[in-house]
Amino acid sequence: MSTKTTDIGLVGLAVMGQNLALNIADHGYNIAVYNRNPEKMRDFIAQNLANEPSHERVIGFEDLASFVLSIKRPRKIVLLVKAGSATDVTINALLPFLEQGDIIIDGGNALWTDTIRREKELSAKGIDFIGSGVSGGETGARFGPSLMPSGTRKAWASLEPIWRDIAAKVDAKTGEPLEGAAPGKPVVGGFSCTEYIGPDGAGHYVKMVHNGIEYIDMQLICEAYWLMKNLLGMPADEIGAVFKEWNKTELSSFLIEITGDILQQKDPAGDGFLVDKILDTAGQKGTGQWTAANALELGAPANAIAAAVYARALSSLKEERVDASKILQGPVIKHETDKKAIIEAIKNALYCSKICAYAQGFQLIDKAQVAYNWKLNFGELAQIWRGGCIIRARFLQKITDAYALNSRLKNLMLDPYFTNAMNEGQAGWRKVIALAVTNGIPAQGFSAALAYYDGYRSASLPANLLQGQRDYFGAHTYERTDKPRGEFFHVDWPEFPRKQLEI
Ligand code: 2AM
Repeated sequence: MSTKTTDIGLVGLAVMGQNLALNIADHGYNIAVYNRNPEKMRDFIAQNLANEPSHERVIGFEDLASFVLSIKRPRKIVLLVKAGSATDVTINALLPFLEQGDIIIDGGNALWTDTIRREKELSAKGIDFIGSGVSGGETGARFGPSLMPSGTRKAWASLEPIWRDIAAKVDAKTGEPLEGAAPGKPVVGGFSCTEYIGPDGAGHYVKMVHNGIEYIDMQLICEAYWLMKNLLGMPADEIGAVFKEWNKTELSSFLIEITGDILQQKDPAGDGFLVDKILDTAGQKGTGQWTAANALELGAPANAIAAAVYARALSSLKEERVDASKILQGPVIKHETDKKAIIEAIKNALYCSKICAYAQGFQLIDKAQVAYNWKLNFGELAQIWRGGCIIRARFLQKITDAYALNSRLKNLMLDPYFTNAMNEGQAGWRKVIALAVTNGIPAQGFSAALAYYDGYRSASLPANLLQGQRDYFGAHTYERTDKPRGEFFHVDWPEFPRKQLEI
């Protein structure tokens, strides 16, 4: 057993935990690591000896008591265990060894309401709790993730130096990611992609919405690919080349970049391209679903985010779809010939829909901050997502700029830059959806986003009739266009259908 004191501890040595521990060690901190199954810890330490310059700073423990005792007070212990009950089990196992003022940091994908509960329970015992979203996958954890911490300001002040050190770095002015980190050689300087998000579960909430946006961002890219394939008959590598071109434009992002690579990947096990051999059923771990469900609860119109979750659900019905494809009819696809124009229109559809996706995400976060009495900084959120995380994209800088220009912006689409982008792209966007509908090609992400856009920009909607219906069968009352808001009216509708309903 080591007698070295450590600066921080980490529990949970799956890949995310291992990589975050190495990232922390690379920044000069001694880190104690523990795993429920000690074998995993031993393997991890043995592996490091060979490959990791900072391995001496990673110290493994087999029992929780010595693990905790090695850490300087106030202790900071990061959990990267499976979200849900495993987190509670781990916290309860740690508790007997902790002292007043120690801090537990949950870096898992926790449901924000669990984070709120855990923070309350722990603060009653004098233990601080930080729920921190961690985004960026394995590489992000290793070389710089985007970190979304929430809890008390006091606890954050204690964690902040380490979190700032290990987070992804972007150029402070342009927001361009500063890359080039390697084992033992982290990027130094620049804006660090972490900021205090707010109290209670705000950090995990924001991370959840980030994942919801990621769902729709990915879905939109898939629809762009599918339309190029089906409307234009383009092979995968040629579509990949289009994505690579798009990556040099306002669409530049991690997801666009990897899409270019994925589409050009040859099948290692046979002829042709790998993408054509990957089974078309999407998995999901649940954070997109949480986002859509919470949007429903809060009454936020996040239909594009929900559409992305539904699209995955529909894709998972592979056998049913194969059967249905032999029974249910659709039009015969007519290939378009003006390839250049259609590709440009698809790009418009992708960019406009993406703007809607972010508008919906921020609108949802805004609803939540009112419900939970948080005061979140939207411009900062976009900046935190600029580096490290899966949705990192050049256009996030435009979001930061938009909120710098107007911190009370009601909807992203109303910022002059985004208004202009929507106005310029909407004709192409409509054309693509019209072609998708005419040819029977599903494009639920593009379509949901357009319905949102058209709904949002409509001064009048048919909800007048809806209120009439509600008043008719339920006496729910309605307001009038010619009277002030807040005055409610009811009409004695004809008796006949009501009587029928009562039967
Ligand atoms: P394990 O290696 O012993 O399975 C991600 O799954 C991490 O969470 C792993 O480190 C895993 O530990 C840990 N984990 C999963 N379920 C757990 C539980 N019920 N209690 C404690 N740790 C758990």
